Amino acid sequence: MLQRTVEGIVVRSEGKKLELRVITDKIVNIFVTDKEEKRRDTIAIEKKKYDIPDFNVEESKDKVLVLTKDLKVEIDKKTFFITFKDKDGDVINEDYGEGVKLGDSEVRCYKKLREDHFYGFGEKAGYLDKKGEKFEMWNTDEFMTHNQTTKLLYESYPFFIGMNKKHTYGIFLDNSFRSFFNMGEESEEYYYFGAYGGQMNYYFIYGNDIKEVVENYTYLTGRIELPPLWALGNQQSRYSYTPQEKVLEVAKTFREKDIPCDVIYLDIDYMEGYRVFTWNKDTFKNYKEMLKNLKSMGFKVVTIVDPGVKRDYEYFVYREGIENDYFVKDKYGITYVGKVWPGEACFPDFLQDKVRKWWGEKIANFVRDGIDGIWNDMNEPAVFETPTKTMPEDNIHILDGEKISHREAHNVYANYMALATKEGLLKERTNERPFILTRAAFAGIQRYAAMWTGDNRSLYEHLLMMMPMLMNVGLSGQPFAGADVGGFEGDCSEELFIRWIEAAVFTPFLRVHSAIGTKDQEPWSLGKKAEDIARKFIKIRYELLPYIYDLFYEASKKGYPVMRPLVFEYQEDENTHKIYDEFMLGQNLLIAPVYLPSKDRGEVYLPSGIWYDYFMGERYEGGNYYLVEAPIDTIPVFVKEGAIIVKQKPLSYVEEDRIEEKVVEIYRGNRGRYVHYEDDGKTFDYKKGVYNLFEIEFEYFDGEIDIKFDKVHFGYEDGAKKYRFVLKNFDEVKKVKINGEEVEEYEIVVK
Ligand code: MIG
Repeated sequence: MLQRTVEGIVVRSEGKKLELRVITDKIVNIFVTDKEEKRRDTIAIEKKKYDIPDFNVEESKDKVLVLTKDLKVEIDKKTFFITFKDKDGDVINEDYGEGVKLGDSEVRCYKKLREDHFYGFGEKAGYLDKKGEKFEMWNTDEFMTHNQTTKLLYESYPFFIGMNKKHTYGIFLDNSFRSFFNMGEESEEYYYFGAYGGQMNYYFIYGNDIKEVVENYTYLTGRIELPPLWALGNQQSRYSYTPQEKVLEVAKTFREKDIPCDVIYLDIDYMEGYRVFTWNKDTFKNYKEMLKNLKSMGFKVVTIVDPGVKRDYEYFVYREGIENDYFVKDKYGITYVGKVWPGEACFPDFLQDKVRKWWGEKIANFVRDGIDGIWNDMNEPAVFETPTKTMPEDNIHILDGEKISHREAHNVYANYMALATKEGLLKERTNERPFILTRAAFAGIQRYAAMWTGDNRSLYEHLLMMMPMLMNVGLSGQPFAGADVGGFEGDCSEELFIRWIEAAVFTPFLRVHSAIGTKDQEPWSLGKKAEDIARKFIKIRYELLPYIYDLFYEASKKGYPVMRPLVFEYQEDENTHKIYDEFMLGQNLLIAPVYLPSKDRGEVYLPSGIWYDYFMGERYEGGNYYLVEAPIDTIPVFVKEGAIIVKQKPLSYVEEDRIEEKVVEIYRGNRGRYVHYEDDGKTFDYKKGVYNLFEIEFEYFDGEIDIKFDKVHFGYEDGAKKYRFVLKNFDEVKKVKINGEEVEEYEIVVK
């Protein structure tokens, strides 16, 4: 009945089997089945060898107890009812009712509801806190206006964080079928989660706080690799810039108007009849020259690549796909045909290694002319003229040599496409960091691509919705996320554009995009005021790039979100638990966007501690709500006491010039500590030690500031040579010491 394994235990009872695996002291995998089947990981789980810690197993008449350093997991040997307790024996989470229920077409798990709040679930509409809500996970191209009740969007993250005053934990349901979650909508006694097919295979992820749960969750599902620095710059898109002269004109205008911009996007109209990997012979006749011109102006180019391959025997991609049997099949084994932009099209089965390899080669060839990144759209996959908006659920894919239904493949299709794309880019440019932007995704997508939130609209509601959505995406392991600035569908007004860009420069991924047939949405197209304010704020972003890059470095190490809810930093402050209309950029900056029209004030809650207005310097006591001035050309942004923020001069694009000097702003406080990371921003040389890591610390006492600047690692010679310290909000400074020596000039030269 009870069997001990290297990783945990196996319990059998009444034709059912429960496997428990200890992954770390705080992560436990639970797999329950009534079939003779092996547990299967989805692509969300990063393949690696775990260092399994020591654990103990104790058995009594009815129960078995698995003990790690931090957890006591108690399992009823007959019913498999599970209780997770902390090391003091306090219940963190326990099953409810019959616990796991295995049906013919669904698996489900009931839990006792003892949480005050739920977060996570990735890209969902609605507020930050998901308690009392229900929804499903099924990647969907939702073209109706997204609103508070929209349940399905483009991405699926079957992951949530549960929290009450005592405990914080996460649960990741590693099942790619359509999944469902009822987080107290049905009952105040219990919540449940499950899926319409596949396995009851979930991870219980404990942590001292939300931070640690996210760190542990991304230990499982992987963390973002450092992106190219240019991908943190400002990006301009529209559906579509065409012809090529228009693309060049837009690019040139950014330079002429002195508005920083790094990337320009080409949407579907650059192609010949929407055939992927082709160029339109009329409108992009000299595309190679255009790409060269863009490069000479310092622009990177990202082109859209959809999965649908036009059914056309004259077209090489289709022919190769048919000849080599690369496309998804229908239930009869015949190549499936669905309508998308090119008309009738077939869909590569990216789940197959050989298909990914082929697609990767197509990508590699295609980008050779001077394309810098790839934008994956329609990859839910979306299919026109079908009631389900996608392909039939009984279509067939092949994964690891086995046939699986689209029902199982649907939610992970985009991750495999992104993986194919990433491998293709790496094949062509072995020492360049790839950039991929995706609309659809499943958990773990941060290992391959950045995401954007799809077709929002030019509505104040959507400026607001961007905040909780991106914050929950961040808590779900994906730090590189953004929304179409100004809104995709609909005409954006000048005021809305201004309010949106003011907020968006503080989000991880910054891109203006708008739909075909809508009013122009370049920063200068909406009026002089918008142009000037956009310039000012985009420059603020470029000044902050070292700080933002440091956050990506942190995300690559710990999985922390770049843009985070206040509760992530101030979990002990109950006032933060439901705040969805303010966010933090890292741990030092708090942003409270104005998201209503005709307002010149904003309400803001500041958590405990002292805060300074980032622009005006005014001092605030935290733990309070404030009504602050926010005329059209400002956005309320606050810095935490003791913050250290590293900045650089704003360039027109990140590779425009070398950064000789960086500015280290030190905000008044008794002490502060900050880690600053620096490398070439584009290659993998950092993996060989070509990077710098500085630890900056200060103490302030009795008018004296003692700064320590420690080179923890010094391997990148071309970094900034000089660090200049700027002391903010200290009214009286008698003496400044840097590394123990009293200085007059607050500067340090790094060699
Ligand atoms: O059916 O490529 O979300 O960003 O501009 C619309 C055209 C297809 C949807 C994407 C949008 C993109 C558009 N695409």
